[in-house]
Formats: sequence, C-alpha cells, structure tokens
Amino acid sequence: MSTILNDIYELTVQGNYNEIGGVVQKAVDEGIKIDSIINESLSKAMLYVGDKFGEGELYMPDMLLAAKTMKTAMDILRPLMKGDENLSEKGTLVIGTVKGDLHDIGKNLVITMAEGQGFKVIDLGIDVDYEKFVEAINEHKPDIVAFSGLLTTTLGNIAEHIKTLEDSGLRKQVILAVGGAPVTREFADRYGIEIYAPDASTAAKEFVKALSEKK
Ligand code: B12
Repeated sequence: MSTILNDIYELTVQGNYNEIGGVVQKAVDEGIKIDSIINESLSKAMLYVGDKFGEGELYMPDMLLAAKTMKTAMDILRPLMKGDENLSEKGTLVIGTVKGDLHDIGKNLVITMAEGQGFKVIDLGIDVDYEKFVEAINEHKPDIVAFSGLLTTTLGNIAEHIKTLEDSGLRKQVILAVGGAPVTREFADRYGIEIYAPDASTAAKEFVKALSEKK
C-alpha cells in the first residue's frame, strides 16, 4: 500500500477526523484513484475497527470516531464521484437500512455509486419501517428497491420487509437488492432477492445490468 493510503488507513483506525480531510485531499491531488482510497484504506480500516470491537479490544466510542472519520473523508470524495449531471436518468432506486439497524455508511456509499451511474435515488435512511418502503414505491415507482443490513440480529427483518411488499401487491413490480457486511449471495437467494453485491461499485454495476435485462 502506498504511504498515503496507509496514512488514511491509520487515521481512520485512530478516528482522527481532524486530520483525515487534509490527507485525503492530498491523495486526490496526487492522482490516487478514489476507488483505492475507499477500498484499500477507508473500508479496510472500518473492517479492522469492527473486528477489534468484536474481540473486545476497541469500544463503542472507537467505532463512532472511526465512522465520523470515514464520513469526513467521504464528504470530500463524494462530489468527485458524481456522474455527469446531464446524464439522462437510468432508473430509480429506493434504498434504506433494514428495520432495527442504524448503520448507514455502506448504504451511503451505494447511493453515491448509483448516482454516479445516473440513477435517481430515494434514500429512506436508517431503521426504516416496513410501511415506509410501500409508501415510497407507491410514490416514486422505483425500478429497484434495496436493503442494507449490517447486524445479524436484524437482518432477519428482511423477511418482514418482503412480506409487507407481497401483502401490498408490490413485490413483483420491483427488482430487489440486498447488501451489507454479513449478507451473502446465499442469503439473498433464500429470500428470492434478485441482486446481491459485496461492495458499492459492484452494486451500481449490478443495478445497471438488472435494468438493461428488464428493458
Ligand atoms: C461504524 C460501525 C458502527 C457505527 C455506525 C455508524 C453509521 N453511521 O453507520 C455505530 C458506532 C453507530 C455502530 C453501532 C452498533 N454496532 Co456497529 N459497526 C460499525 C463497523 C465498525 C463498520 C461498519 C461500516 O461502516 N463499514 C464500512 C462500510 C463501507 O462497509 P459496509 O457497511 O459493509 O458496506 C459495504 C458493503 O457491505 C456493501 N453494501 C452495504 N449496503 C448495501 C446495500 C446493497 C443493496 C448492496 C448491493 C450492497 C451494500 O457496499 C458497501 C460499500 O462497499 C462494523 C464492522 C464491520 N465489520 O462491518 C460494526 C458492526 C457492524 N457493528 C456491530 C454492532 C454489534 C453494533 C452495535 C449493536 C453495538 C452496540 N453494542 O450498541 C450497534 C448497533 C446499533 C444499531 N441498532 O444499529 C457488529 C455487528 C455484529 C453482528 N454480528 O451483527 C459489527 C460487525 C462489529 C463487530 N465485529 O462486532 N456501529
């Protein structure tokens, strides 16, 4: 890993949100790819912090500081990732974090990448109520409805999300997508969810592919 990518990794692990901005800007100015900054430094640092939290070596405030640091970095990177504003809309995506789950960093990355591919995105936020998805589908008529889930304890709520869509007669009108650290292709298959992706850039590619297959 280049020194600057390593610095970004270390600052994120330390939760140093005061210094991260300057270093990320320097990396951008040096021509380092945004993809590398996100995948090789920021996301890896979050995984490390999560692992250490799981092992009892880091604590809740450490996770919060790391999250704040990643958000500060993303505030710089996000505007650079936007697609051509003049792109005609490729489709509409409704996305939210499953009920009971407050994690949104990964979801927000997926949103940025989908917008970069020309999608109009309706972000329902975190801990989204089952009915909220129904309301959003009725209002925005999306092509894709996506769920983000980071907690194994609340991932099962996806069953209720899907049941609510089925009971409202909306399930067949949309393509479903799911992702988040504990989610796998097998998990998606179990619930009949069409799209799964392990990261945000693959997610955006899968969204585009699903729409072109639909048309
Ligand atoms: C930051 C963090 C927090 C922050 C969240 C801040 C925020 N605004 O999101 C805070 C401190 C609030 C937090 C709280 C908690 N957390 Co937490 N957290 C994390 C941590 C360290 C990083 C998550 C993250 O942002 N990763 C970086 C992003 C970029 O990655 P990502 O989310 O996986 O997203 C990528 C892909 O998964 C994919 N993707 C994501 N969504 C979607 C959606 C679609 C449709 C697709 C296709 C793809 C996709 O693309 C993304 C980009 O590449 C993880 C560790 C980990 N290994 O995940 C723990 C972790 C998820 N947390 C955990 C826990 C236990 C908690 C708490 C319960 C702690 C507590 N005791 O209170 C609470 C839960 C509160 C709640 N009800 O939600 C556990 C979960 C364990 C489990 N088995 O469920 C983890 C794994 C840590 C651990 N090892 O114990 N957490």
